[in-house]
Amino acid sequence: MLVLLGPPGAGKGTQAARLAVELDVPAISTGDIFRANVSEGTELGRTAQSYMDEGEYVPDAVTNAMVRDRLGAEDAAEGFLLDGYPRTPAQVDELDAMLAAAGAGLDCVVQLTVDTDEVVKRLAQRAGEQHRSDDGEAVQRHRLEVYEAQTAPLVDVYARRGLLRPVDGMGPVPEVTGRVLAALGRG
Ligand code: B4P
Repeated sequence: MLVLLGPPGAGKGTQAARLAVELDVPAISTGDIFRANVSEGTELGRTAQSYMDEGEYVPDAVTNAMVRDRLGAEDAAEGFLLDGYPRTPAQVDELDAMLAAAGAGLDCVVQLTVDTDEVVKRLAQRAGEQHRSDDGEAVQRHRLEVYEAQTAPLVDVYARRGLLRPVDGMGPVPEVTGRVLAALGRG
């Protein structure tokens, strides 16, 4: 069980897709699940969209219920990689409870570190390519503030547990994947 942590644009989604293949586990991205619900026009999608468009986190109760549901699926029974969850202390507690109930535990938390200038550059590029509603300049700035306030403190939480593996997220995508695998002892 692996968690990918890092600011918006750190490359969590990019690396999760590659690591899922390398490690043969499902990559579970809360952002992707929210976006799929938005495009399908579900009740969850309508709730999530209003927060995502403002660069805010979707409330913990909504996110936790969605993840609990997803982790109950058959393909997650043998292991999984979480991309973008947990993002708040309440989500850390919920994940702990879900794993404890399953008699499991986290193997490690990979923290992708990327300079703020590089994050801003990547998000601007993605804005041009993918037209995501949360990639506008003002929303991006707010998302970085929300990350610093709510998610950056999780780095210390997992470091204290001895689970944190900081990985340099700068440079070409395959090189970053290689560094993550090396940090997992799979290089
Ligand atoms: P996410 O979908 O998790 O999006 P992200 O943080 O912006 O992106 P990520 O780090 O995955 O970057 P990517 O690989 O795309 O979250 C979106 C929103 O959903 C949140 O703001 C929130 O509202 C909501 N949400 C999600 N999870 C939640 C939770 N747990 N609780 C509450 N709300 C939640 O990379 C970015 C760009 O950089 C791409 O264009 C990519 O091609 C490029 N790139 C990647 N690696 C690169 C590299 N090495 N070099 C150059 N470019 C690179």
